[in-house]
Amino acid sequence: MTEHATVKAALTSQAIETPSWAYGNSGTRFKVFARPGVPRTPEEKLDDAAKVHEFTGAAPTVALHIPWDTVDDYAALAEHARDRGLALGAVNANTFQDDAYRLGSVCHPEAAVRRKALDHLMTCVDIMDATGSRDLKLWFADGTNYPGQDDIRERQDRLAEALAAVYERLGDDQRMLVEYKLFEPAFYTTDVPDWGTAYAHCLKLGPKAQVVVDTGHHAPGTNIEFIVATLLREGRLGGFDFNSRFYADDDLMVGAADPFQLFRIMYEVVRGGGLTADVAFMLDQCHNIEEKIPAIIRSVMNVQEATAKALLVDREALAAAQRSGDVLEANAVLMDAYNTDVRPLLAEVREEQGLDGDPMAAYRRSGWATKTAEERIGGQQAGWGA
Ligand code: PSV
Ligand code: MN
Ligand code: MN
Repeated sequence: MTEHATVKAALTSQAIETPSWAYGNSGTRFKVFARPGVPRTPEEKLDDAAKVHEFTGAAPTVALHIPWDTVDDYAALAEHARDRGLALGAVNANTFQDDAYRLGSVCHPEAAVRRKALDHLMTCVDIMDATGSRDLKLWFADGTNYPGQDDIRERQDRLAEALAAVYERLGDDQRMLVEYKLFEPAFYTTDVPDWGTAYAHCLKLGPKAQVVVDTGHHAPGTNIEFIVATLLREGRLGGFDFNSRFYADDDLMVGAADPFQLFRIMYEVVRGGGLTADVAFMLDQCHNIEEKIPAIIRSVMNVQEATAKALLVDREALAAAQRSGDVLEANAVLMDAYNTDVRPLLAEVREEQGLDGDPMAAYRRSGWATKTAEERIGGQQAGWGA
C-alpha cells in the first residue's frame, strides 16, 4: 500500500464511541436548558446515535450509563442497536447518585454501603453479558472534603477489595476500565485522583484491568500525551473519554479547547501502536447550550482530524532529526503534520465509503432535527441533577 492508502485505511477503520448521555438534556447546577426533539428513552438515544454513525461512518457503538439507561430487557436494547447498524459499547457504572453515597461508595466507611455499590457494579456486568458489551467503565466519585475525615490508606484498601471482586466476575472477553479524576465532587482527597493510582490498582488486578484517560480530568498544564505514551508502553491504556476543558471537568466538545493537545495525544497513540481495537476511543461530553447531534458529529470529526494529522507525521524524518539532535527540525516535522489541512483527505475517505464528504451538511439536509422536534415531546435529562 502507498503511504496515502495506509493513512486512509487507518482512518477508515477508526471507531469512535458516543455516550448515550450526550444525546439527552444536560446543564450545570445552575440550569438545564431543555431542547426540542431530545430523546425520551434509551431507544431514542440509540436512534440519534444511529444518525451520527450514518453520516460519519465512524461511530458504530454507544456507551450506556446505568441507571440512566435502565430498561427491562437489555438484550432487546442491543437488538434495537443492531437493527440500526450499531452495537452497545461500554457500560458506565453510577455509584454517585444515591443518598447512601454521601461519604463515598466502594470506599465508604460502612460495609453495608460498600456492599450496595458493589452489587451495582455486579449488576453492570450482568448487563454487559446481556448486551455483549466488552468494557465496564468505573469512575468513582469517592473522596473526602476535609483533612482527617477518613483514613486515606483504608479507603485504598476498600477500593482494592471492590475492584478485585468485580475483576473476578468479569468474563474472558470483558475488561474493566478504571477512570481517574483530579477532584470533584470531593475537594480534599479523591480516591482515584490520577493515572498512577488507577495504574497501580490495575497492575495488581491483572490484564483485564486497564486505565481510561478522560482528557478533562487533569490539572491545567498536565502533559496528557506523556501519560498516554507511558500507559501504552505498559500495555495499560484501555481507552479515552474525550472532551475539552478550559477550567475543570468542562465536558465540552473534544478538540474545541485545544486541538493541538488532541493532535499530540493522537500522535502518541499512533506512535505507540494504539490505533487498534484495544484502545476504546470514547466521547464523554455534555452539550448544554448547543444542538446535540451536530455537536457529536463535530466531535467525531475533530477526533478524526487529529488522528489524520498524527498519521501524517513523517516518522522517518522525525526520527532522523531526533537522532541527530536537530531540535528545530524535529519540531518542524511535527508541526508540518499538525498544520496540514486534512479536511479534504477526510472528505475523500468518507466519499470512498459512499458517505457525504461533509457529515454536518448531510445531517442538516436529513430533516432529522425537525422530525424529532415534532415527534418527541418531553425529552429526557441526561442524568446529572435528575
Ligand atoms: C464525571 O466526571 C464523569 O464525567 C466521568 O468522567 C464519567 O466518565 C462520566 O461522568 C460518566 O459517569
Ligand atoms: Mn469520563
Ligand atoms: Mn468527567
